[in-house]
Amino acid sequence: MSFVEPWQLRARFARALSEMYGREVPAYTTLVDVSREVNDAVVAAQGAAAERLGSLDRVTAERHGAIRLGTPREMAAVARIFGAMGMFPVGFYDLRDAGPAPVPVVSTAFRPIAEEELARNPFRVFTSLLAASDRRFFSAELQRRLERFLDRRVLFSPELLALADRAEAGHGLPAAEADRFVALATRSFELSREPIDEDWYRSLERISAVAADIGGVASTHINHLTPRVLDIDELYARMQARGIAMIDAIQGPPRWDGPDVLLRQTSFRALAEPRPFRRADGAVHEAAVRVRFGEVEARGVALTAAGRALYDELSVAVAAAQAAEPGADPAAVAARVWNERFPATERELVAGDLAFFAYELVADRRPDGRRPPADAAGLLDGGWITAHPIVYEDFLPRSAAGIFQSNLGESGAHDAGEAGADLDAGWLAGVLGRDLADPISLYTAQRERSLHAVRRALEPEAHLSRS
Ligand code: OOG
Ligand code: NI
Repeated sequence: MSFVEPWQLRARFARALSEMYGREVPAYTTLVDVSREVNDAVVAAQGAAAERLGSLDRVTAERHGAIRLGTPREMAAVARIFGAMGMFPVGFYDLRDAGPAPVPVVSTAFRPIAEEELARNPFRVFTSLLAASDRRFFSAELQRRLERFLDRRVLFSPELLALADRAEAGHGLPAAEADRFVALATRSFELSREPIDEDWYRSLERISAVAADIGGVASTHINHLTPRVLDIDELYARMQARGIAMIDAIQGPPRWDGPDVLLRQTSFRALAEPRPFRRADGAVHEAAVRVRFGEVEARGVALTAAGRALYDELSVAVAAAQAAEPGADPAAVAARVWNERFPATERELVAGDLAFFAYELVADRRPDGRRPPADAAGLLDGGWITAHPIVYEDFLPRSAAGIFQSNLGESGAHDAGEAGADLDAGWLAGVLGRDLADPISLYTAQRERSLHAVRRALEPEAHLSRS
């Protein structure tokens, strides 16, 4: 009987979720179809250049999902399920102050970390935890009521968690158990048909739509699934041509003349889905809930801390320029600011240490008596090495908050005068019982490994004497 490895569990889970979400939200299937059309068209037009940020196979299978949980206990449980699939918490996102409007959650992304694991299947899940203890959003009384409700619900069965622990400890599962694990894990994120307590849900909704979505129901659900596309502007146009209303803009960096950087995302508005509600007198009726949507993204090269600082600076500059020119096309204004101020070639991004690249020795450029330069830019200019962009595998807090907000309707009540709860990365790591990996450190380590291998090949003796 064959053994199923973590990456295979991850790939199967991603596929099963995608099939389930396609049945639940048919517009998602349209989004996947159109993404595939666009990706095929880009590869046909550009050839190998289109695959610079990932092979067509990887990009076609690539998805991220989003889930929202209510308690530290639920968060710790989901970490075990994702751990079984080789997905680990990376990054800390505090959406309470990420603007445009505060959202009462803190989040991390569960994803593969090793390069070869990402290449096999990069499935990631943006996972948010309700900040019920934050007085700016919730009174002590509401926190108590939320916790009482959430403490009673069981999102993940003991059987699922036991299989998860066995898979993580044993680096996989035998075939029959693997099937069971994937089926149970997928089912935990299915939209429930169990009637929702109407009074409770509506009272939460008046305070916070996110709180109602998380704490107003007895189960959790996948909130969106996001395919990756190679040309997001083309996708946006094609979706609108099919009559699917998209949110107003593509979030993240603009379309401009230079390389793709970080992450660009857009979505269609949450759809009205009929859900059963139970009134106080016991009668059940259906009402529409708008929480689930479809999103699509384009990924670019990861930025260093300096590159990220420039990105943040330009975000401010773009907003100011757009405000100053209300009649102009906002996308054109953003492109102009970027074309003026963001270095437009990979060579400049390397030289300015603004983006992450992995380096590879040029096969026929062996040591020729002259000393190779020490720095990456010099090695590149001398033809010693080539640079391959390292793809940004993470998320952007401002885009994430924007995605939440654009699909929640009104922003709810919020009292900025109260002190916020102290929920930071260290706290979340404690909740998970796992370290939170830092994205910048992961990209740095990948770059350094590649440079180390290059230097070793160029200076074998020097290396031997040093090690
Ligand atoms: C998560 C929003 C964040 C993204 O792509 O930035 C996210 C949510 O709506 O629960 O998925
Ligand atoms: Ni998303």
